[in-house]
Amino acid sequence: MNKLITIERHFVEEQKRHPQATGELTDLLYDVAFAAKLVRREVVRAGLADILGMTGTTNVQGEEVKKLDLFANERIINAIGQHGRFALMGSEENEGTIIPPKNETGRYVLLFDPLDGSSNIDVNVSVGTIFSIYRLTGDDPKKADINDCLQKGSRQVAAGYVIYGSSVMMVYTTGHGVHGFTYDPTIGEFLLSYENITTPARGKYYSINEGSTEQLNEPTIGFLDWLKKEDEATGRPYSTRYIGSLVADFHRNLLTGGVFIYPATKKHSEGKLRLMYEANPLAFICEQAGGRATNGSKRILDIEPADLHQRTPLYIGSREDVIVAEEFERGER
Ligand code: AHM
Ligand code: MG
Repeated sequence: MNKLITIERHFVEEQKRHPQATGELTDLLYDVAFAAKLVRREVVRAGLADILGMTGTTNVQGEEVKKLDLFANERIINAIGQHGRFALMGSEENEGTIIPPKNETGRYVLLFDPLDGSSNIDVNVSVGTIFSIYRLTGDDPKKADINDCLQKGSRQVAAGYVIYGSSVMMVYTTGHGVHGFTYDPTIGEFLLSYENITTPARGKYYSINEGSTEQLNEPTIGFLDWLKKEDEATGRPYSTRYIGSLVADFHRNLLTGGVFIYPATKKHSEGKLRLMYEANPLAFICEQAGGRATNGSKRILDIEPADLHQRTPLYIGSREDVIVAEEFERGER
């Protein structure tokens, strides 16, 4: 029989590999996994919202019931923030930084997107939570400020996502490979299901919102044409797969190989996705799995952030495919 490894045990085993580790990061990750369970509990009941009058109505206490993304946001802040392990937090749902309910001793910063792709909830399509952890730049948690949040992605100490899909999974990295855990609702635990995930060097899928073709720039159109051309050596044409839920599109491509593109367009010169909440954590995971993530010319993890909510074009996935996209961007193809 296979050995069952819970996510908690995996964190501890990982920690043992680093004798200098204090165990703090292990606790932080466990907090994130716990918060994910709370969000999952609500997401799986989302279809009952109208029947049970859970959203857009008033509950028995007379309070307005929150939309699921805002609910997830609050749950995560409270569940994770109550242990004092993070000095500061930032969420895609909050304009500025968030001071957690307790933060006196925290030496880390958490950035997260509580429920990405939330427009998909009403139609029962997968959504996700994305997170990213940085160490404070100084020693004093009381002096933590926005600059502790605005660090380059290459300074992340951990990142991951939870996908609420046909099953719920948490995938994370601390810079030593990428590991995936599937949630078993009967015992309330995330169990190791994918150890050391590696992504194929070349994919078979491409993912882009092609409905915006008229908005796309020449290099992107050139790349899309290339992906659709027949070529035995590279396995083209690739197939289109686009869910419109970043975590789900990324997760599929990570496992099967493929390239996800949310490029700059004529209307949105910086694309749509957020550097701090979406691109950086997924770029860290992608690179750890052997893939590549750029904005078309620069490595995502090397971008100096200036704003918590700044956007970036994103080319992420199988290494060889992202390299071709960059060649189109540089006008070399
Ligand atoms: P959100 O953070 O408001 O949910 O938006 C992000 C989502 C991603 O999950 C997805 O990749 C993208 O928006 C889809 O955008 P579009 O509908 O323009 O294709
Ligand atoms: Mg988002």
